[in-house]
Amino acid sequence: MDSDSLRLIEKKIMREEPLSKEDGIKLFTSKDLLGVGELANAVRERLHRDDTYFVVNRHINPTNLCVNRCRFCAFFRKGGEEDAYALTIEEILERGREAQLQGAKELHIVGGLHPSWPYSFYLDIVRELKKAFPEIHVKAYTAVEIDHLSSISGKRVEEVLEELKEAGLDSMPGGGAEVFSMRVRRVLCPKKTPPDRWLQIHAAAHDLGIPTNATMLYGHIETIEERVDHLIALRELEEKHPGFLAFVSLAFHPENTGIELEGVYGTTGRDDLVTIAVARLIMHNMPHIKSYWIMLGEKIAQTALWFGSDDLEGTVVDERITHAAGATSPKGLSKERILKVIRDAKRVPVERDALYNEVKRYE
Ligand code: V47
Repeated sequence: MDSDSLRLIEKKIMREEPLSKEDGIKLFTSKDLLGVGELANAVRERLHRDDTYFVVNRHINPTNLCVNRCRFCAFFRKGGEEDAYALTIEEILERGREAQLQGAKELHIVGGLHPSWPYSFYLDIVRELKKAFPEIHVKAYTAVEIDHLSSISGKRVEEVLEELKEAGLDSMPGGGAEVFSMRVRRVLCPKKTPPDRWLQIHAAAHDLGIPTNATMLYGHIETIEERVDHLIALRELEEKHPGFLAFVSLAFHPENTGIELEGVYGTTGRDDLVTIAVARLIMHNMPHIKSYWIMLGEKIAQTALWFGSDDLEGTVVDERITHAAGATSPKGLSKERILKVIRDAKRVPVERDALYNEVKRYE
């Protein structure tokens, strides 16, 4: 991209005008990574100054059994394998107790679509966690799980969401969006909740007062144009049904997946940084942009704090989805380590709760 194009885009950004699809493609394909990063950083600093958020949290994956069997996923098991598992409520509560002892403010609960768990079990997980740990925020179930619950219960999505909310659900994570391109999905995840349904479920959650996150899985077989379409679709949803808290770009990890052998190698540092920067620039109405250190590695996640990101996600403790696919990052980080990463980036660490209320500022 020549510097004139970058200046034109900069003018739009300064006027807080939404960028076009062409702008997005130009930014993604620009040779001027630092120029794009500088623009994204200006937006990040306008919204959050030097503040860099993180949450003490714990990820819990209740089961790896899944009927969807997406080709990009190394986490799912069909059943009968040695490492197939399905936790009991007591085992889930045990993990909740560990999280409570560590001062967690949030439980992040996402699992496979279990072939035989009834609808009531998913409600029980939320209800029992809330009963045992009323002070901890329960962020649970992707739109794909909500869709599954609607189909096994015969209830409308709105009803499922209302019942989950009643049981103690506080917010929803952003997984399962992948890339909103039917071309990609026909190849990678034909059985998965389609894009319009994913968007409809998040809109319904927002309308019911359940905040959610959004994601995009990139670095597999999608095109730049498909990425830009995805980001614009999220921006438009937020315009019509506000309720997103944060966007998380998910860097594809190919090991042990169905597409490992087809010349897909995973993302590069430039791609990770430009994706975060363009996400920040296209979705001017997205409150927060996470750099998910689990998938990016600590160093790129830290650098991304100067490319549009204002949030390092959390301590996580026991990540399984990316580690099944060859992630080399640790499965969790201590609070002290996260503080060091943010301070060394010359930013100000702000411990937050799940809704981005300040818990403690580390000046
Ligand atoms: O939905 C699956 C993706 C997601 C692979 O909302 C893979 O705060 C990379 O959504 N390589 C789960 N990614 C993770 C997720 C998430 C994580 C952290 C915070 C939040 C949030 C959400 O991981 C899945 C899928 O899109 N995924 N397989 C893989 N091989």
